[in-house]
Amino acid sequence: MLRVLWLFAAFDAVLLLDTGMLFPRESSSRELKELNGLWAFRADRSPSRNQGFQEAWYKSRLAETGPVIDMPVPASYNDITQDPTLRDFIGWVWYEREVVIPAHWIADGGTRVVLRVGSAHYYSVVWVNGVKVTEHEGGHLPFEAEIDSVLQENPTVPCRITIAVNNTLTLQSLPPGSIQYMNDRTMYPDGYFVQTINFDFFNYAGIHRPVLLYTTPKTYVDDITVVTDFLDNTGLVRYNVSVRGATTASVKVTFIDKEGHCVASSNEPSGVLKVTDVKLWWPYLMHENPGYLYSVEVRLMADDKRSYEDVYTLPVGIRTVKVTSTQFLINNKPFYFHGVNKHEDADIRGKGLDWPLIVKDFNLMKWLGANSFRTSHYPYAEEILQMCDRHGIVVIDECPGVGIRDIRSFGNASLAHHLVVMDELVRRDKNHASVVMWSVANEPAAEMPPAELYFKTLIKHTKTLDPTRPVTFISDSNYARDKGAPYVDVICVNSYFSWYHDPGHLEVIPIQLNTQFENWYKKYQKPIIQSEYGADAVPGVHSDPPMMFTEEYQKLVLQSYHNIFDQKRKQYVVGELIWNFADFMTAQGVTRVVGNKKGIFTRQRQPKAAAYVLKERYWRLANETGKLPLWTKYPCPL
Ligand code: BDP
Repeated sequence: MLRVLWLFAAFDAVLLLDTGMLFPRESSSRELKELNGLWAFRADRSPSRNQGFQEAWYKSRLAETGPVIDMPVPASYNDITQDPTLRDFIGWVWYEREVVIPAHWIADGGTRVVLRVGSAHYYSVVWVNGVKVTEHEGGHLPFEAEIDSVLQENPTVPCRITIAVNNTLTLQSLPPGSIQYMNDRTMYPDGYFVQTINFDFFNYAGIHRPVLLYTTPKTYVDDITVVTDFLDNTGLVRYNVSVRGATTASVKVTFIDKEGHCVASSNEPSGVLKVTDVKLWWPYLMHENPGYLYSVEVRLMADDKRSYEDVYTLPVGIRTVKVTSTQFLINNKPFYFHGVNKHEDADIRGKGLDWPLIVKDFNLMKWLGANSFRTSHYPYAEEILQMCDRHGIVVIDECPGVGIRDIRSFGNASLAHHLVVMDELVRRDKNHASVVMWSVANEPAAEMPPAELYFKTLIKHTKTLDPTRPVTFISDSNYARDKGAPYVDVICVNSYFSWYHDPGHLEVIPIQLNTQFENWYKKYQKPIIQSEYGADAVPGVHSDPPMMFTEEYQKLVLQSYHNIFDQKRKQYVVGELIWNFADFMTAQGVTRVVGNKKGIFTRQRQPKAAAYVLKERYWRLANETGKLPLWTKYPCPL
């Protein structure tokens, strides 16, 4: 009973947002039309960057108001052409695409047609047939608009979708940035400006994730929330279905196992389903059958009987997450993160969603024996989290709170936006079994006076949104910047000993790392994850004795860290995440050789020497702490 009460309490708090953001899925009541492919594109190169709005480019076909080029969607636009001014462009770019709407979507007036953008970076305005339907601030998260009323106004013409996207970052955006105008006319041309950022990845821009149209009946399942627990052999699934478009509706909820059998059902819009002989969701390498997913099918019929039935099916993994002062527990068993930090980043497509890349990265993570990753430094595509659910890869889900280093980015406007972003993130990702912790920021200048209240508010808000998952914020090793630490559940620390501090001095790693762990643990008595560590290695560059930037040096940095991890993981260190899974693009600068080279794989996903060190270690850790799947054989399957 206590368990059930806990589930109820946890659950009520999750419902602060007023509309859902379910991933679009086809069903007997829902159709989908993907708008990926080539769009017409033009950057607004006018000095004010405002010509498109002044001339209302959304009112007619983009090709009628100026030259257009082909632009693939999804993709960042930066690396698609040979034009350096487009790669480094700052301001509004315009995308347009026409689509034929199936007649039956508009004919009977019983269908809701929704336009959904998986993500566009950074600020977007969307028009359909010249009518503004929505705008959205922030990359990395989806937004949508109902467009059936616009379509009905002119059902015979093709539907023209125009999306203007602006990559300008401000002191209040997330991540923050600022525009610097260079006014010295002896040094810079008239009107010259640059974007300044305090984060270490290229500010790729454009429409990064799929754009699509989907339909629902007018009465529809707007959101589903599930919170899971178990007692002995019984799974407990607290669910809530929220309905829109009718005041009363009948609901049928069916819980289905992987083989398609109904294992529990209910006719209530909310409640607790009991699943006997539950198959829990386990992380990769912790169990022989990781990533077990049930599905919950929701069928909805508006009571007026005039509306159509709506059907939505959501995959659900049953698992629990808890934190003690020394452990991170999944299903009440100690879980040790042996994983990676990633970026959404690749040649040509930048941050555009790319299935071959996604599947390749999962194959590499499994090859490596990685059981987890952090979505450094922003929310990744939902498609990636679905892969994590299915493969049992554990996720620390990070919001785009990176590079908050200017005191003006700690004001009320910044905080208000940061809270909205957390709302959007939790709303989108709350039902993923793979997501075990929220990260509200990476390495902010937390020593600044307003930071403590800022992070206290942010972390408390996140816990109210989702009391079922721990919350963290990622600190750098500068101990003065620990102001968020009193409020988090797990301490996450990044450090770059023998790299940014004492460069070239591998011998200082053991003592400095030991001091780092002891300090943080003594002060906070919370489990610690080494959330970043690493060194750049230019692939193919070698030296013995090792020197910075060689593959040998990168290997030795890792090994020196590992020795200390092995001592501390017996005490309170609960994870290690290498920086970084693969090389990635950054802004140009004197410390970056065509991007950040701390990858253990190259940007083209080929292993450096360090990858083999990590692979050997991760499989050994899996062997010690988990239960290797039957199909594997230590040290590794390949
Ligand atoms: C860390 C940052 C990460 C950087 C890394 C580096 O969190 O974004 O890429 O340093 O400099 O402090 O390689």
